[in-house]
Amino acid sequence: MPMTGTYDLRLVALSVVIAIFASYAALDLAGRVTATQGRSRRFWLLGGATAMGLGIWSMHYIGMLAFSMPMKMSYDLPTVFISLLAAVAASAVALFTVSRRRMGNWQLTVGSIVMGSGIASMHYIGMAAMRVSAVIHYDARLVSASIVLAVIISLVALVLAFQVREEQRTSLRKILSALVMGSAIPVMHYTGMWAASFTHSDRPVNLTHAVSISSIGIVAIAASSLLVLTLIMVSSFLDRLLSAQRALADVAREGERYFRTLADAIPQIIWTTSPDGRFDFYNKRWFDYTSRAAEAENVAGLQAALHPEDLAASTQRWQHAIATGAAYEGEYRLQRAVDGAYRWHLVRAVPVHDSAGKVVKWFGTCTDIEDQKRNQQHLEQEVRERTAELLEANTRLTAEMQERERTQKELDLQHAKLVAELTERSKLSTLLTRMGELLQSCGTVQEAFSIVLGFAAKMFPDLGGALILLNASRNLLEVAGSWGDCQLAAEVFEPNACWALRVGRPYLLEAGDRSAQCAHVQGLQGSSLCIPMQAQGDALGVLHFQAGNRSHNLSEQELTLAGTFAEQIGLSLANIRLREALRSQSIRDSVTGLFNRRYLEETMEREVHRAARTGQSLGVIMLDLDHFKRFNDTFGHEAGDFVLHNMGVFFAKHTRADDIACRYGGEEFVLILPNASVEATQARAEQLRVGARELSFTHRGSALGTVTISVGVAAFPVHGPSPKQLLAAADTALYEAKKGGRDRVVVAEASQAAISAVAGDNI
Ligand code: GH3
Ligand code: MG
Ligand code: MG
Repeated sequence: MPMTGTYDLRLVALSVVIAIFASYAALDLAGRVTATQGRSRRFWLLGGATAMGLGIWSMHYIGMLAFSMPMKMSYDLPTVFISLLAAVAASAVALFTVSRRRMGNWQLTVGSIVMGSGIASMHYIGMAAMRVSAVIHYDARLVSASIVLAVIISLVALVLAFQVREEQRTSLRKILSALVMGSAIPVMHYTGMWAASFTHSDRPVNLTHAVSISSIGIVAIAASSLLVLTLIMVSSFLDRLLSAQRALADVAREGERYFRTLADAIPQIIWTTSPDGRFDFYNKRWFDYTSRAAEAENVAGLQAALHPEDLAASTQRWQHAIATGAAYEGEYRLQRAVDGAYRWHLVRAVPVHDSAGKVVKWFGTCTDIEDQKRNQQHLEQEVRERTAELLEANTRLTAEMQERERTQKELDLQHAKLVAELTERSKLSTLLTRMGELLQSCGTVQEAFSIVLGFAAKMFPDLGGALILLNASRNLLEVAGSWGDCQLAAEVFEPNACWALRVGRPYLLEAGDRSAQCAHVQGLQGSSLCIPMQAQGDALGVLHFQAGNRSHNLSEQELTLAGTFAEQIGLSLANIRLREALRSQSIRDSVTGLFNRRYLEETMEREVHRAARTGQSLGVIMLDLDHFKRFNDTFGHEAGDFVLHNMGVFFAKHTRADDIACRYGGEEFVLILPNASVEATQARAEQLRVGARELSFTHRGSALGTVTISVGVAAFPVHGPSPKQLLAAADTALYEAKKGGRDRVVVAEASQAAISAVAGDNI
C-alpha cells in the first residue's frame, strides 16, 4: 500500500533560500569567468562550477530531507556524491556557456539541454540514494515534466546570466534574475518529488554505505554550502577589486607612457610642475634647446634659460599664478644653447584640478614665436610703410585735388571775368558802332562834339572827362563840354598847357604823379589822360579823361578804350571835315572864298520867299570892277586874281552874318541883304564903293594901285517879285552906273507893276 510523507516547511524554505543564493552566486561567477583569461578563467570556471553545483545540490538534499515518512530514512553516500558531481558538471556547462564571447541559439539550446539534464540527473540520482523500506514508483509523465522544467529553467538561467554577466556590482536586475532562477530550481525539484510514490516493502534494505541525516547534518550541509558560496563570492569580489586596481595602474602607466611619447613628439617645450611650482618634468625639446642634462633639471626651472631682463616679470607672474590658480601666460626670451641666441617664446601654464577643485599639477608649454614675431614685426613694418605711403599719396592727391579745384575756380573766375569783359566790350563796341553811325550823319563838327560828349558819359561811367577844342584862331583851348565828375583848373587855357598837344600823342599822368602835370588838371589827385584829336592832320583839340581822386591808375582796358574812342572820333571828324570841304567846294568860289552863282540862285529863291512870307524887304546889290580888263592887261592875270581874292575878303568882312555875298561871274559880285530896304541897301552899297576905292593892293612887291567899283541897287518887293526880276533890275542899274561914268551907285528904276503891288500892299 502506498505511503504518504510530509514536508518540513522550514526546510523547504531553507532549500529555496539556498537555491536563490546559489543562483546569485552563479550570476556573479559568470561575470568573473567572462572577465578573466587563461588560468584565472579556468580557476573561476572550476571554482564557480563547484560552488554553484554544491549550492544546487545542497538545495536538492535539504529539499529531500524536508520530506519525511513514518520509517527510518537513510542515504547511500556514494550515490549522493555522484549526484553532487552531476550538479557540479551541470554548473560548469552553464558557466562555460554564458562566459563565451557570444551565445548563439545553438549554444543556448545545447547549453540548456546539457545543464537541464545535469540538474535532472542530480535529482534522480539523489532520489536513488534513498535507503528506505519501501518501493519507489515514478510517474513517467511527471518525471518528463520535471526534466522539461529543468531544461527550461536552464534556458532561462543561461539567458539571464548572459545578460547580467557584465554587471560588476549588485543590481536590481541581478537580484531579480537570481530570484527567478532560485525559485524555479525548487519547483523542478518538488515536481520530481511529486513524481515519486512509495509503497511499503519488507525487503531488507542494503545499508552498507548508508547514512541517516540528523538535524545537525542538515545544518552542516546548509552551512557548508552557504559558506562555500559566500567564500567564492567574496573571492570573486576581491578578485574584481584587485583586477580593477591593476587595470587602473596599467592605465596610469600607459597614460604616462603616452604622455611622454606625445610630449617628446611635440615640437614645443613641455613641462609640468607640482602645485607649489616645482618643476618635475621637461620634454626632450627642452633638453635639446638648452643642452642641459636631464638630472640637473628638477629644480632649475625655466629661469635657467630666461633672458635676464625677463626674469623679474616672469617670476612675479608665475608666483601670482601659483598663488591664485589662474592660468599663466607671457612672452619671454629663452636662450638657445647651440648659438646662445635668445628667442622669443610664448610661455603658458594651466593648472590641473582634482575633483575637489584643488590644483594638483601645472602643465606648461613654451612655443617658439621668434619667427612669428619677426614676421609680425616685418609685417607691421610693411603695414606702417604702406600706410605712410598711402597717407602720403592721399595727402598728395588731396593737395592735387585742392590745386585743381583752386585752378578750376580761378578758371571759372577768369571765365566769368572774361565773359563779363566780353559782354562789356560787346556793349562798348555796340556803343562805339552806334556813335560811329551817328557821327556819320553829322553835318558839322559842332554837332559831332555834342554826340561825343553824350557817348563818353555812357562808355566811361567811372571816369570824368571833357572835350577841349582849339578856338578858331587856334591860340586858345576852350572846354566845349564835359561829362561825369570832371574837375578842371580853367575853362580856357593856352595849347601849351596840355602836354598831349605839345608832344602830339596821348599823355597819361599816373595817380599821385606831379612831375609833369597839365595846367588844366592842376590839383587833381588821381590819374588823367589827354588824347590829341586830329582831323586831316589839323589839331582839333584834346579829349581829356580823369579818374577823379581814385588812388589807382586807369586800367589797361580804359586806356585802350579811350584810345579807340579818340581814334573813332578823329576818323569821324576827318570824315565830317571832308564832307564839309566837298560841300563848300560845290557852293563856294575858290578864288574869292565867296558863294558861287549856283548857291546864290538857290538861296535867293528861298530868301525872296521868306521875305514875301514875312512881309519884309530884301536888298540886292550887284557890283562890277571898273576897267578890270585894263588892270589885267597892266598887272597880269595873277595880280588880277589876287585883287579878286582880296575884294572877296573885303565883301565878306563888310557884310553881316545873315547877308549872302557871292561871285556872280568874272569880276561881278552880288550881295543879298535880307530885311534891308532900298535905302539901307543903297547906303550899304555906297559904303562898299567908298571902302573898295580906299583899298590898296601890293602884289609881289609892286603896288597895284586902286580899284573902283560900279554898283546897281535893287530891292524886293519894289524892283520885282522874283529873283530874276530883282537881279535884272540891279543889272540895269549897274549898267546905268557904268554909263554914268563908273565908280558910283545907281538905284534901279522901280517898275510900275511892282510899285502898284507895293502900293496895294500898303493900302
Ligand atoms: P568896264 O566894266 O569898266 O566897262 O570895263 P572892263 O574892262 O572891266 O569890262 P569888260 O567886261 O570888257 O572886261 C571884263 C574883264 O574882266 C575881262 C577880263 O580880263 C577880266 N576878268 C574877268 N574875269 C576875270 C578873272 O577871273 N580874273 C582876272 N584876272 N580877270 C578877269
Ligand atoms: Mg564886267
Ligand atoms: Mg568891269
